[in-house]
Amino acid sequence: MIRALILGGTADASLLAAEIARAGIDAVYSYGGRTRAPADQPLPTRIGGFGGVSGLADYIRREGITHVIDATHPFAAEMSRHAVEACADTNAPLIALERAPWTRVSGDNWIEVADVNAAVAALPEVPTNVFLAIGRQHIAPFAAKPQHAYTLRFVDPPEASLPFAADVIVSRGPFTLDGELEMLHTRGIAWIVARNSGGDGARSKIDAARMLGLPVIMISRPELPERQRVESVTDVMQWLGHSARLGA
Ligand code: 3Y8
Ligand code: NAP
Repeated sequence: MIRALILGGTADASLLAAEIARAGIDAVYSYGGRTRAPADQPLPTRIGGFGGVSGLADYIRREGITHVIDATHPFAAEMSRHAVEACADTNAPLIALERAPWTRVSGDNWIEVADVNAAVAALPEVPTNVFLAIGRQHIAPFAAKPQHAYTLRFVDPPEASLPFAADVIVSRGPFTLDGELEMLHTRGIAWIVARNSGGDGARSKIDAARMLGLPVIMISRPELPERQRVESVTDVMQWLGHSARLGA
């Protein structure tokens, strides 16, 4: 009897939850508790950390979880690492639903960097308008270049004061091409900093940057441990032994 745990928090995880609910599979959806009002899911939902690897392993045993699907964001590296370790400890089968990274196409002006600090270094010294599309948790290093006019985009309004002067857009996405073009143009954005999240939910800013000829400082994904990885909900459903009736 299947009892699946979905480590969620992404658009793909929501699509998977809908298919799992439609198939009548017993499952729990898990959010990390990063946002104030995460989207409702058609499955029983838990919110918050498990308490490290041991906490997740205890949860898997206590809840009788038979399958774990890591459908978290490619930058949720700690959660993904914990899932690999906890599933090894408990012998629970694990699969990752992970979208492919965006790849540069002709017309893209990307400066690819390894991490946030390298992204700060890649920004010019001369003051300019910069859009930081990397959320809330990792913006502090940009205080090293306070000369720029920063636009940030958060899911929730900022609670604490910001580490540097910035204008904050509060929006949870997914974002549209027209909306991104409008925002970038109206604010006279000259540089964009983004993470290579992949997927459709946030790629409009990348397409808009190409159309406007703007440079994008693209932060590469963190290294993750080896684990079985698929890119589609259908593949996850087949792994669970159910044929997905996507769109049915
Ligand atoms: C809590 C669940 C949907 C899901 C929306 C996707 C699309 C928009 C791309 C930009 C980039 C960013 C950020 C982003 C993307 C989707 C998707 C995706 C990037 C929600 C969600 C949760 C989170 C957590 C949040 C992080 C933040 C990152 C904003 C829900 C909306 C910038 C990542 O305030 C905070 O602490 C926010 C933290 C982790 C990165 C950061 O460090 O700030 N996502 N995002 C999940 C949980 O608690 O488990 O609230 O409903 C999900 C989505 N985020 O319904 O279509 O690709 O799935 N989310 C990045 O790419 O750099 C936005 O602005 O262009
Ligand atoms: P992270 O740094 O990899 O994880 C830090 C800790 O948060 C984990 O060790 C775990 O705590 C807890 N956690 C993370 N995701 C969880 C989940 N789905 N369910 C239960 N606990 C979770 O995670 P993050 O990058 O902050 O991402 C947090 C959430 O936001 C994830 O659901 C992710 O899918 C979503 N998200 C992240 C990004 C991003 O840019 N990082 C973008 C879009 C969506 P314990 O150690 O206590 O178990």
